[in-house]
Amino acid sequence: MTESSKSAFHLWQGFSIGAVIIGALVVVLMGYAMLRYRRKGDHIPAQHQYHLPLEVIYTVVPILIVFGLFAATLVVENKATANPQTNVVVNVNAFQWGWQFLYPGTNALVYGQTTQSPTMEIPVNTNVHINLTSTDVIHGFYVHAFNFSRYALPGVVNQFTIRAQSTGTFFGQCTQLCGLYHSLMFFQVKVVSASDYAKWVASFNNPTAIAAAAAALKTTNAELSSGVASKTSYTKFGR
Ligand SMILES: [Cu+2]
Repeated sequence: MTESSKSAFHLWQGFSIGAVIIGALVVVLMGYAMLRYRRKGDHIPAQHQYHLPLEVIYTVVPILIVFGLFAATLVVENKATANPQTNVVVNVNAFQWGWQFLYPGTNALVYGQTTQSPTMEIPVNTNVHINLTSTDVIHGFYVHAFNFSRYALPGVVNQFTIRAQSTGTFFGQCTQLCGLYHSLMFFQVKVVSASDYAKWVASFNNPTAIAAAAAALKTTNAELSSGVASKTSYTKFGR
């Protein structure tokens, strides 16, 4: 669960409860009209043309409801798209058919594809700024437990903030049909305590680990520390 997924869920609950109340009201009014004013004989009932107060009510009330729903949606959407200042940043690159998680300003790098799905580690109760992009086709970054999905688009950096509220490992996957092994394009999000996160990032601070990561990517240390994997890294990888 993240903060924005919680408020999106509450918004959905509010909409559903509102819809049930309005639906019930309509059914009750219809039932009342059908029973109370059903045909009782052959005489024609009194004919009326206008009922001004009633017409004003059934025009104004729906308009107020629409404004209410709009305002609630706006508040929740603004929360979901807000990007508060934070020092935990992850550059997420999607590619056919895997994910790369780069932590700019650190040596941390996670990479994995198809049967070796990578794990993105983030600290709990911390704003994590994500720069999401793709190196080839359109992919989708989706974490079920976060109730969150965004396009990963080539040439575009989608930015958003995740604030996980509990520790644990959560399943993520690509949600855009992106080619042959789309169905294997998984990743995990591991939410850990701030101290565990610091330890994890520090575990990348040894030359052997950096060299190994660079070798795995067939890229250079300079490219890695710039935080942006070039397209050639993936091409060189033999895709
Ligand atoms: Cu994909």
